[in-house]
Amino acid sequence: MGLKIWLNDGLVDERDAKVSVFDHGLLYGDGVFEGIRVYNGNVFEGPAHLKRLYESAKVIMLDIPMDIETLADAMEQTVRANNVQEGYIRLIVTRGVGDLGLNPFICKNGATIIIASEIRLYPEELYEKGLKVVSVSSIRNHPLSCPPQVKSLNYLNNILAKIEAIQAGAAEAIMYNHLGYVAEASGDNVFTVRNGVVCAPPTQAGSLDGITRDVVIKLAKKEGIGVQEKDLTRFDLYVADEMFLTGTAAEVIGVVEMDGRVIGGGVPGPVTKRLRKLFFDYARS
Ligand code: PXG
Repeated sequence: MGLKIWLNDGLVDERDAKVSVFDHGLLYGDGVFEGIRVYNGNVFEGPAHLKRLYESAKVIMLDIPMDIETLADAMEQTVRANNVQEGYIRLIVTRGVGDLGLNPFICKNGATIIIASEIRLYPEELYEKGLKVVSVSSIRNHPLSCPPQVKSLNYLNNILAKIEAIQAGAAEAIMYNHLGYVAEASGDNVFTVRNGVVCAPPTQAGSLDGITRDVVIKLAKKEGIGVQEKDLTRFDLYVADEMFLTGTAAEVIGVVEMDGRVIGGGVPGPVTKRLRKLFFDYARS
């Protein structure tokens, strides 16, 4: 028995969850998506994810064919129908069926797809030991192209970044913006710790406005840990006392090597570990 997938207006069997080959989501990567965690059967930070989805859609002039409450309810129904306790939701809205040209205004029946399933996580060992990352040549979108805050179905820059990282034997890629400042990793936000202060590139530097990032910043402030959002260079990462990544899948994970340089003490540092624990407890509470 396969999964129950939400498709447009209700749940269908996995084998019936099909979209047209003329859907511009497939033809052009024209659409938006979210990746959301489920902890103890609860959708984690659902409103924040939905807000980001609707904002991404607004920027690319895509009408999501249902209101936010209906979509939230559809997510809940999908989670329950698949009895997901610890898992992951992939929420996708495509532009819909058009012809072979680019014009999105003739597209009809944008597909709303919700998949609630298991999640593949980094092995526990990597949280203990920390990750290796590399700088990559593929940069984040220029703010005058599709804005990097839009979580669109076109992830090719990030996929090219991931390819570079894997080929260099690293788990993640550090991506820069068109000015040379640090933006983020291919699927995670990046942070440093310097003299006890947590530093993150501002989202204007070309990162996604990560939900995990926001939660971690709030938790750090609540704990009395200083947080600074400022542009970071490659230099700042190399000489950081600690470095870590945040994301829906990774939660909070330490980085211990970048471009052959050992970061901090070569193991996840005390602030990273504290924030990981705080996030872990918060997400599961
Ligand atoms: N930057 C990018 C480019 C992302 O795609 C993040 C940052 C972190 O944002 P959140 O809101 O998740 O804290 C993302 C999110 C995966 C996976 O399987 C990746 C993401 C989300 C879920 C799963 O690699 N990326």
